[in-house]
Amino acid sequence: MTKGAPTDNKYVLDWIEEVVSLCKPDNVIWITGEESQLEELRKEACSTGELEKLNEEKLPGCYLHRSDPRDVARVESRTFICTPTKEEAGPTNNWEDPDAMYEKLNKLYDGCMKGRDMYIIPFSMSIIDSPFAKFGIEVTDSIYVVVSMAIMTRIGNQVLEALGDSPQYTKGLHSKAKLDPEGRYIVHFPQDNTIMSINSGYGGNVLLGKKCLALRIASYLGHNEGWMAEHMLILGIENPQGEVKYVAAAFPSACGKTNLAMLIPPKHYRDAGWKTYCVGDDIAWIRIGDDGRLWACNPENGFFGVAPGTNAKSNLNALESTKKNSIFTNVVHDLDDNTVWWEGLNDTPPKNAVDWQGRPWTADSGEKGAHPNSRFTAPAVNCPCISTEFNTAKGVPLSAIIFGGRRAKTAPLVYQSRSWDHGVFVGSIMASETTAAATGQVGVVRRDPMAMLPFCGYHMGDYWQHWIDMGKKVKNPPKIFNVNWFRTDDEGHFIWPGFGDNLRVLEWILKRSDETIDADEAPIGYVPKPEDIDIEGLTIGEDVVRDLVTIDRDLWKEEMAGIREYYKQFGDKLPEELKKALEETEAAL
Ligand code: OXD
Ligand code: MN
Repeated sequence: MTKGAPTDNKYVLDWIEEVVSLCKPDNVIWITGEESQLEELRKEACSTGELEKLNEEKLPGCYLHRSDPRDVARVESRTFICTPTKEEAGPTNNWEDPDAMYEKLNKLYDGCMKGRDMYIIPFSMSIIDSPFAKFGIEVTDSIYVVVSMAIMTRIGNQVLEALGDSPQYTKGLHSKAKLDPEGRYIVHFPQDNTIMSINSGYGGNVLLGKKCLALRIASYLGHNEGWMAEHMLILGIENPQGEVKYVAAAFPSACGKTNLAMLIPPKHYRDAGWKTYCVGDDIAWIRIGDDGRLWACNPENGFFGVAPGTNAKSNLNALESTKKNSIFTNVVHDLDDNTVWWEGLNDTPPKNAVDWQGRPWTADSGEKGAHPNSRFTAPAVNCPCISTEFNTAKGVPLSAIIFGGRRAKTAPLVYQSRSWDHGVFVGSIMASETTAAATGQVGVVRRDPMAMLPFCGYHMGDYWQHWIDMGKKVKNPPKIFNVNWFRTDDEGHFIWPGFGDNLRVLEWILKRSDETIDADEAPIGYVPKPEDIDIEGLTIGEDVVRDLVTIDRDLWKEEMAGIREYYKQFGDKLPEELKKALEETEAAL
């Protein structure tokens, strides 16, 4: 089956032999990266209904896909980190003994591709000749996966050439199998650099370069190799003097990460010459540069964004990114003009349409037409504000690292940590409150350290220690901040306007990074002097900014009590530095 393979790398060929004899496909097809091959595959997928070609004039090169209705999101309960011991995976990951898990999975994969084609996708995370680059090979029985990987990563023979005869690549085996939710597993074997995903066709579970490799496996590799894989956007900000600075920011889902990554400056900033550039919207790989600063790259090549709520006002750049060569999953299909629609796109839902499950649908049915987790898969090059540095091997130097969450009352609009170690503490206590729409229960706090809770490939205590250790090694570390765009008034309305206006807060963050502006001391860190946040053109005054940066000591005492409790599960893996930061904050309060 490996005759005619485009590589003679024996580590690759041996593994392919192994997975072929396990999965027993009818054919084996190596994905070369050539457009003609991808086009043939898209045609084939259209002939079986796996993809539907959309209006070539309005959405050139775009396709619609519907996943199985029971398979629409990442499944954290079926996601495993199979390290040799449970201790290595830590209390926040599902774990099973690797041998037992291999045995269970091998039964599920046995013959799962009979009657199907197997596709072998060599891919690279980050550009191929970058010091950041990590190679992978994803084997799959899904054309949707092939064409999506072609958007989200760099694929094909060029990767095999760069890999040469090295064994250093991630093995990713995916099969839709029967799409059986009971047999669904997303499993990582960090020690073996291996990922196995079965019985799902949903992006986050099956595009193995993304969460599985670029976060779970990469966080483990980064720990061993002295770098970091983080769930962060990367944004470039140019001031009127023409200086471009970069920030990386981590937020739990539903906190506007893609919106911040593609932010459009408010008018008076634009008029003054401010510009913003997107480097990445989801993942940052971070290394120490020769200059003693931290440098970051986005290892992906596309965006896998949530469609509902994306519109010309919330995120024009994301919307523009989806206008060509994109794949839409589980959105509304407008049958009149063969385009797509989702809730929040505009006020004119299609009259003649089918919903995300392909059922006739109208907006007045009262049902949602697009699945709340429906997605677009769009090439990064489509983004009008994509950074010129997106495709450079060395990445971008970070001036600031920003953590954030959705907190109605507790967290101020912005605060700065006192030091790197204190900043790691600030990241470790990250949390978000659930929204009514999502759970029916408002204000339930979910702790999500560094937004990595579902994505850290090893013990969270070791991960925090790695952050602390990196801080010791980097001579000029970026300053660390926390933001909260979601404070509400007594009626529950957001006080801060958010979206493009968040640049007003980023400007303060960059000035603090440059040490060109003073701040006020609070028990939790430094907060802005109210007059230092630019509010020109806003309807809120300086008094409101003062409220937004004021902290409620009672709430924070409660918060620290919650952290003390939360930390207990990490036992003696909790770094001393974090214990100390907790104690100091308690004392200051
Ligand atoms: C994502 C996520 O899809 O974080 O990016 O869930
Ligand atoms: Mn994400």
